[in-house]
Amino acid sequence: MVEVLSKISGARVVERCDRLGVQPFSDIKTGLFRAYLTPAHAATINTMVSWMSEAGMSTRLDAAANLIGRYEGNRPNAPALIIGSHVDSVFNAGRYDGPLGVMLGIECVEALHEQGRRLPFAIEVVAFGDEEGSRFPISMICSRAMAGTLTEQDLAVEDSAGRTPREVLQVFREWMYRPMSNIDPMTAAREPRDVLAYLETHIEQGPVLEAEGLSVGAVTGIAAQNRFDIVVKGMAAHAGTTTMQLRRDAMAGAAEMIMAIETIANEMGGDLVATVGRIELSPGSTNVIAKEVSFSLDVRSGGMNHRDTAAAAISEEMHKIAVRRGLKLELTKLQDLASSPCDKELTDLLETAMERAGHPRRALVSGAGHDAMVMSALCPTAMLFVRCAGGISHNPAEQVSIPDTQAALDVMLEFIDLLEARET
Ligand code: HGY
Ligand code: MN
Ligand code: MN
Repeated sequence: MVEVLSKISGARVVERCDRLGVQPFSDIKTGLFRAYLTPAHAATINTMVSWMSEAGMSTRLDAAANLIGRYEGNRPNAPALIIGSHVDSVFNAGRYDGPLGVMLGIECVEALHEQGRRLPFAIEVVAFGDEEGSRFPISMICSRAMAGTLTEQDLAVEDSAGRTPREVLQVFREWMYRPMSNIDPMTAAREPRDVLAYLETHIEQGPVLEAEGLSVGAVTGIAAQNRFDIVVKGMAAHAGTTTMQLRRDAMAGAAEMIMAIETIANEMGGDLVATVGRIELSPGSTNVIAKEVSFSLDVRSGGMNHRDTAAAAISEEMHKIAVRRGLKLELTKLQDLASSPCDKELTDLLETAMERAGHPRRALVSGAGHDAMVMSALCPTAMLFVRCAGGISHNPAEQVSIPDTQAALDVMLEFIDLLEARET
């Protein structure tokens, strides 16, 4: 594969993200969808292996199929600064949500490799395979595997074809650039002593940096989020003969519940957000009153109490609607990710790196979830945000500029220098 750009730069980072935005690195013909353990995921890993090797890294796959490139420090088995993000995507995604942070990590290592520099710590660039939760009902499977917070219950989830992560890994392993000897994600956990810190660079996916004319910002913390699966059960009946009073219409009930979710989120205000992103109904015929509707619910806030108070109010209101309409309601909490502060000292170091790279100090909260919120269980974390056009993300219109990507690369290299000074 001939690269358009030869050497280390923000431009090459963008070019590589664009390269990965189309088939065979996408599971859909037009646009980008790359879910965990799919052929597109396999093709992406097998391509990134060559980019990591050119950058002077050894590569391996852990038991959750995370691709890990390692650049040794100035002594054997030195603890690693992990620079990572995810390579899976939502459906019909943008090209930079995730891959930008991984490509920037490769670029940092290649710069060190080119200078022949060895640091008092190793650097590992990690491409997490599942962050979005696009294939299975839960998200962050891969960073939770590495952080050691994954549970057997998590691994009992099934994709739309009824397969668990372990079953899919059985097939996936054959597509890998080298055989995966171990495919039990529960064994992917890293030892805290082997990890110095985690740094993730990610598009902001929001409007703040653009509104303030800034290229980059440091992240102070990541909002708490939980995910629910909701099933509303009514009774299928004839659309022509069943009077409005006698119906137990799961679709009308779900619609009222979804409007109640929006009303409660607006009324509770602050940074609270609540989203229904997925909905299915059955039997799904024009002339049959819906028997069953299932939908997702994603509730977030920087404050755990605010989030949990909202979730409780939403649940109470949905139960009231179900009772009034003679419907059954099943509400299952699938995932609960606590809000996660980034490490204060590392964040200060990151803002100093921003200054040294010619950018003003600016720190902001992340409403979006990231692997960094999971990795904070393993090690101190820092996150760098990069401006993205219009704050648009989870949308093919997602855009990041080459100058801003170069700015992020400059800041990351300054951060590595500051960390080297601290560790020497
Ligand atoms: O949902 C999120 O915040 C992230 O994009 N996974
Ligand atoms: Mn992301
Ligand atoms: Mn995302």
